[in-house]
Amino acid sequence: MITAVIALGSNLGRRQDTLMAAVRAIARLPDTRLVATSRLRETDPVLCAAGAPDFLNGACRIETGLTARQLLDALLAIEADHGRTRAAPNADRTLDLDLILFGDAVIDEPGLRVPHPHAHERLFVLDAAADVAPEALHPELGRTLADLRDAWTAPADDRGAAAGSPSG
Ligand code: PH2
Ligand code: MG
Ligand code: MG
Repeated sequence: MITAVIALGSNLGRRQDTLMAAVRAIARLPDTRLVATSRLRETDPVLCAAGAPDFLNGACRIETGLTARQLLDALLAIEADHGRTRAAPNADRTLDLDLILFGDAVIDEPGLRVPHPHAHERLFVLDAAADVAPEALHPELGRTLADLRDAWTAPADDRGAAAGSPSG
């Protein structure tokens, strides 16, 4: 079994209901056990269009026998079940489920990058991920999630419009 950390976000619709339903759906995945769930935090939109609604963000930690690709596909299916569309990078969304860590795997394949390439830059990810897996090591940075959260400082350009930033 692999320990995986998943970040959850929503800034459209019934955000809390959607995030809680997503956690229940993750807990029901085959060969998977939900181990921990973070609290949910209201966060300012980062690198979104001006006027984007605030997000609700959280994270969960699972143990799973799925492969990273199987887990990613399952997360995308849960997003779709909750009305997720992909109009533009960083567009408002009912549900975003990002695979942050998959054990100590480092994967760079089409559509699947683990650790999530922006995880360490985003406080809304680190706060929630450190709630559920403070001692988990970021395999590329060699630092724990709690350490990354404690050392976090804002990138200079986080408040601008999406500006071509990749979708997360
Ligand atoms: N997700 C993004 C872009 N910006 N900002 C906040 N506060 N929360 C998010 O989940 C978020 C974001 C792309 O996935
Ligand atoms: Mg994202
Ligand atoms: Mg995403």
